[in-house]
Amino acid sequence: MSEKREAGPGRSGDQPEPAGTPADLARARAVLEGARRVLVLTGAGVSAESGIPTFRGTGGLWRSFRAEDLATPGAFARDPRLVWEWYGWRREVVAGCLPNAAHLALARWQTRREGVRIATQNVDGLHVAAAARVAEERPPAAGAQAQADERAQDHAKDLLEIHGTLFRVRCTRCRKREPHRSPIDASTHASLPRCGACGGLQRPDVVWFGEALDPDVLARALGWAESADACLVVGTSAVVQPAASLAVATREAGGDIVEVNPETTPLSPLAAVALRGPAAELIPALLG
Ligand code: BJW
Ligand code: ZN
Repeated sequence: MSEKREAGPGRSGDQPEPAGTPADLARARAVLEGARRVLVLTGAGVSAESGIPTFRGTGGLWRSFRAEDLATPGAFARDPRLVWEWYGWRREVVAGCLPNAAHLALARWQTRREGVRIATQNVDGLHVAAAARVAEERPPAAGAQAQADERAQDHAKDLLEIHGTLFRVRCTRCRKREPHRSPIDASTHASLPRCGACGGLQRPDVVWFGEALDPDVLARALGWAESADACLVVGTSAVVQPAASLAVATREAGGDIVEVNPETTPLSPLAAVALRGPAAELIPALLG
């Protein structure tokens, strides 16, 4: 393990590294292999190759709306039908998508070695789906289902969906949460999902701009970040707070950042190694 607060393999000062070569991959592997605990911070880019559009950049718009226009409590208060229409569309897109090679490689890595935790900003559930699929891959002969379930639960303990999930709703009146997967009828205000307990309007159980993250979830994620020897940052523009600051917390505690992204981000200057390319290609190559 690289000593915390000292240069890790591949770091030259705090300069970003040129990326994409076998030597970069080898340096990134050395950082991760030398780390006892790793926090993996993912964003929309990890799901791009599953067919899910990212928020920003090409294809990041829905009609003429930006995420910043729709993912706010104000937008929902003004026009819940429009916001539900967007979420209904996103749920349909996501329901037709499967975890890609990056999600699966991360889930297999978690089963192979101790100390790997994932904090995802994504609300698509694909890390959970990948963990479930990996748990089924090698069912032991006896008590197969029970043991597969146990492994899936172990994964759940080491995975945080810090911005919530598309497939859960929360009542705007009594705050009751419940899983919700059926299609959304956003044709009229009256057809929007309603709480079975109090009749209040339900909303997607996700974190919108200007809303606080669940304090327990944030505290756990921050604890993971500060105790990690390395933070593997995959497919996030790293402009949304406090998510992006998790990687900074690892760095400030003396750990290394490894970034996987086709583009540079505000975290790139802090990274020991930056691998430039698509996650579904680079993550399996990196983690084996
Ligand atoms: C690939 C790839 C491939 C492409 N392989 N990579 C400090 C300064 C300024 C503002 C703030 C601040 N602190 C907080 C704020 C305000 C705000 C914020 O951060 N604003 C910024 C935009 C400036 N933050 C908040 O409001 C947060 N709340 C908060 O701070 O509360 C404080 C509070 C305390 C007490 C009381 C009340 C309040 C909440 C943020 C919630 C964000 N929510 C969303 C929507 C979630 C639900 C939903 O999905 O509908 O989360 S917005 C959206 O952005 C979503 C994402 O999780 C998040 C991050 O986006 P992400 O994942 O990085 O995606 P993209 O599209 O930006 O980037 C994709 C990347 O992938 C790119 O880099 C590509 O290059 C790359 N890529 N293909 C690998 N194949
Ligand atoms: Zn209710």
